[in-house]
Amino acid sequence: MAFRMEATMSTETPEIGIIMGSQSDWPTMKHAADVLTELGVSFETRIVSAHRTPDRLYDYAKTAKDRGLKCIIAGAGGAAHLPGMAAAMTPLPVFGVPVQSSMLSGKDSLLSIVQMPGGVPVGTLAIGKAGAKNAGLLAAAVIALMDEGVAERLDAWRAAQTESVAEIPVDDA
Ligand code: RP5
Repeated sequence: MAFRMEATMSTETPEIGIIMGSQSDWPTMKHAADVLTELGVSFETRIVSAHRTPDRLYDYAKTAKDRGLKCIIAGAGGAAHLPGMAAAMTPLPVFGVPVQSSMLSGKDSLLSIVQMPGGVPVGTLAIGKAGAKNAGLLAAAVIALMDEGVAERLDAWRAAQTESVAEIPVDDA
């Protein structure tokens, strides 16, 4: 897509926290970061594993709201407990991204994230790149409710996307 928006990443307290269970999740989660950069929404990125760094997860989720974060995007694969555990410990909206696992192609991640018990919601996205991108767009839509500049840029992003769709398919597009 040709449309690019200059990022404004200099705010001290970011609005969005992007967390992931492992460095290996970053190629997927980067798509959430990329769309937030395009829309000029501030964010931070952290590796926070529910299983390997449970104390880090506790500290992150418990302090997220007081630090000024507005929403959390959490990506994990396999036994993907990170989004649900984060949601259990913060009142902020949590969007979960199932990372495509090597053994079960991400169906394990999806089912781990989506089947939350009633009362502890995680907004679960699609497996992989599309899910991460859409998590970024949803987080931006939350911020857009409070920030007219982000709302205008999100409208422009969506209009540019619509504009970019050709009516007639061609060979070698
Ligand atoms: C999960 O285990 C992570 O979210 C990652 O998707 C998966 C594999 O992690 P690594 O073994 O690649 O670190 O906790």
